[in-house]
Amino acid sequence: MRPFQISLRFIFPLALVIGGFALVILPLVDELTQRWFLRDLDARAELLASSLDAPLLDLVTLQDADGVHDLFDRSVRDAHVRALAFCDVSGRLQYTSSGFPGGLGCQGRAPAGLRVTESVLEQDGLTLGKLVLAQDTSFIERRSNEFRNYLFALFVLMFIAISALGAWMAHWSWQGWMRSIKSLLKRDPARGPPMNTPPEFRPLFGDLRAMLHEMHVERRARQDSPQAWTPEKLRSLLHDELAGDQVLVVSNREPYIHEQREQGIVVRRPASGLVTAVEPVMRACSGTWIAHGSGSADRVTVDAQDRVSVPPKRPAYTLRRVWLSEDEEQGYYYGFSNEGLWPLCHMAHVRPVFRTSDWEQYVTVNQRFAEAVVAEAHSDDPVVLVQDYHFALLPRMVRERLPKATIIMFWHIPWPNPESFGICPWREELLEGLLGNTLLGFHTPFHCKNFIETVDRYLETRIEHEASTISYGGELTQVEPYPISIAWPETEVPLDVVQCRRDLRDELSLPPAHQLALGVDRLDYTKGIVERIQAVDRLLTLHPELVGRFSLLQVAAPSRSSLDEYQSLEARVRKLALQVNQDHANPVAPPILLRIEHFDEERLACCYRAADVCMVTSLHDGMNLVAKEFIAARDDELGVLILSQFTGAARELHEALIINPYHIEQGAQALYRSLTMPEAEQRERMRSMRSVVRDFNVYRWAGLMLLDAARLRRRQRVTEKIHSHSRQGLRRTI
Ligand code: ADQ
Repeated sequence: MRPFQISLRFIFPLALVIGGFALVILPLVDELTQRWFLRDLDARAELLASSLDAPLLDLVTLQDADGVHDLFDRSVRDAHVRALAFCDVSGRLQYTSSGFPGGLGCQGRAPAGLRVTESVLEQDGLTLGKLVLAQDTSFIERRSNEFRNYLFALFVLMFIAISALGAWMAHWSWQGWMRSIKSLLKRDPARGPPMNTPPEFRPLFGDLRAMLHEMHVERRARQDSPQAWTPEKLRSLLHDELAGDQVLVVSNREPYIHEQREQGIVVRRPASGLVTAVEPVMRACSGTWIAHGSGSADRVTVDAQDRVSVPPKRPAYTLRRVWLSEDEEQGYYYGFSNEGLWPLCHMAHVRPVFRTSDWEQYVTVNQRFAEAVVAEAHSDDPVVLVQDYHFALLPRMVRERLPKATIIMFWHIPWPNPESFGICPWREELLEGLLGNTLLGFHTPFHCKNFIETVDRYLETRIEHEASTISYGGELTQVEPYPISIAWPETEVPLDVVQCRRDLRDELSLPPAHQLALGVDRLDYTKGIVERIQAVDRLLTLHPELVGRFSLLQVAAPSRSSLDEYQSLEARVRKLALQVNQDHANPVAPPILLRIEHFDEERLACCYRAADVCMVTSLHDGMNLVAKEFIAARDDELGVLILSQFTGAARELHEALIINPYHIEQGAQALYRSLTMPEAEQRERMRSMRSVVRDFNVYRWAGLMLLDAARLRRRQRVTEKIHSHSRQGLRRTI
C-alpha cells in the first residue's frame, strides 16, 4: 500500500507534466506538418508544370484541342492533381482536363480543398497564356489528423511506460529502505552500521538506536505500576531482591550534622537535594552511609569506629564519618568539585577552574572514601550506592579492591556535551573512574546520551546503544535515566494551609491578602536568583498596581560561601534586592524579602503552603527538588509553579508555567499570569502535577535503580558460576 501511495505522488505530477507538454506540442507539430505537405505539393506542381511545358506549347501552337485534353487527362492521373487548364493571354479558359471544377476559372481563386498554381507559357519571349494547376489538399487534413492521433497515442504510451517504471522504482526503493532500516535496527550497535548500508542511512544509525532506547525507557516508566511505590514496597523489594546483601551509601554531604552551639549540641539536616532523595532509601534498608564529617560536634558524637546511628530521634541506619583535613577539603570539595566539575557540568556561564593541587586532593579523598567502603563491607560483594560528582574516581578504586561489588552511582547534576566536558585536563581519568560502576544513573535520557557520547569521544570502548551499556577493559557499565524525586508526605500530619498563610504573613508583617511568590534555593549561581528578582522588578514596572500588594520571599541557604564566585553572587543578590526595593518603595511591604539563611523542614513546608506562586528559575539544573516539594506541600491543590525549562523537572511537570529564565520579560509575564490565575485553573494544574509527583516518587527512583542492580547482580553471579564450572572442567581434563 505504502509504495502505491508513493507511486501516486509521483504519477500525478507526471500526468500533469506530460499533459501540459502534449497541449503545447500538438498544435505546433500540426502546423509544421501542414507546412511540410504544402511545400511538397508546390514542388510537385512545379515539376509537373515544367514537364508539361514543351508538349503543351506544341499542342497550343497547333491548336490541337484533343491533344491538349489527352495530355491533361493523362497528367491528372497523379493522385494529388485534381484538374488542369490552359488560359490564353486574355484570361479565357481555352482547354481543360475532364471533370474540371465549375468554380475554378482563370482568376486564380481556389475553392475549398484545392490549391491552385499558375505557370506562364512563353515562346520566343512571347507570352501564349498560362497553365492552371489545381491540386487536391483534402488529404493534408486527413494525414494531419492521423499524425496528431499517432502523436497523442505516443504521449499516452510514454506516460504509461514512465508511470509503470516509476511505480516499480518506488516499490523497489521502498523495499530497499525497509530492508536497510530493518538491518540497521537488528545490528549490534557497537559494530557500527552494516557494510551494505546505503550511504544515506549511515548517519541515521546512531539516531535510530538512541530513539529506540528512549522509547524503551519511556515504556518501562509507563509499564511499572507507579502507585505502588511506598517505603514498604522499597523495603520488601530490598528484602526480596537483595536479601542479606549489604547496602553502603557514599556521599560527600552527611544527612545529619552535629553542631556545637551555646545551648549544647544540635543536629541539623543540610539543604541538599541529594540528602532529601537518599535519606528515605537508607531509612528503608538500614545500611551504612559513609560521608564527610563536617559538623563542629561530629567527632564527639561518633563511636570508636567513627559511627553514629541516625536519625537521632528514631535511629534506622548507621552514619560512618570520614574526616578530611582543611587542605583536603579545600582542594577536593571547594576546588576540584565545586570550582571545576560543578561549573563544567552546568551551562551557567561560569568558567571552571582546574588546579593540579585540587586534582591531587580529589584523588586522595576518593581513595580515602574507597578505603572506608572496603572497611565497612562485610562481604566481597556489597551493593555500593555512590552519590554525585565528588566521587567520580571512587567506583574504579572500589572495583579494584572488591571486584564482585555491585557499584551503582547516581550523578545528581547534568552531564554536558563532549565538547564542553573535553576542556577538563583529567577527562580520561574521570571517565575511567566512572566506568568502574556497574550501573550509572542520570536524571534524564539526555544526560545519559551526553555521557555515552563523551565516553565514545575520549575512550576506546564498546558501546551498545540499544542496551545502553559501555564495555571498557572487559567490564560492563549500564547507563540509565532515573529521574529523582521526593518522598510523598503520606505519613506526615499535613499543616493547615490557612494557618500557614496567616503565620507567614504575620511573621513578615504583611497584610493578610498580600500576594506572595516564593523562591527556595541554595545560594548558587545556577539557580537563577538574579534573573528571578529581575523578573519581579519588570513585573512591578509593567503593573505598578501590584506594588504594595505583592512580594517575593527569597529563602537562600548559604552554600560554598568560601568561594569567590559565591561571595560575589551573594553581594550581587543583596544589592539587586535593595535596588528593587528602593525603586518600588511603598509603605506596605518591600517587593523583595531576602532571607539568606537555612530554614528547617517545617518552616519550609509552611512557606510552600503560604505562597501563591513558587518560582524555580534555574539556569541549568539536574532535576530541582524544590519544584516537587512545593507541589507535594499543596494538599489544598492551589498555588502556581513557575518552572525553568532548563531543569530536569520541566520534563515531568508539564502543567507548570514553563519559562526561559534568561528572558526576563517572559518571567514577568508568567508571574503576572500566576497572580491572576483563576482558582479552577490552578486546581486543574496542581492536581495533575500532584499525581505525577505522588506516583513518580523517590521510592520509585531508588526502587528502579535497585531492581536494575539486582538484575545485573544475578546475571553476574550466573556468569561467575559458568566460569567456575568451566575452570573446574578444564582442571579435570588436564
Ligand atoms: P541541589 O542543587 O541542592 O541538588 P535541589 O534539587 O533544588 O538542588 O535541592 C535543594 C534541596 O535543598 C531541597 O530539598 C530544598 O528543600 C533544600 N533547600 C534549598 N534551600 C533551602 C533553604 N534555604 N533552607 C532549607 N532547605 C533548603 C542537586 C542538583 C539538583 C538535583 C538534586 C537531587 O543540583 O539538580 O535535583 O541534587 O538530585
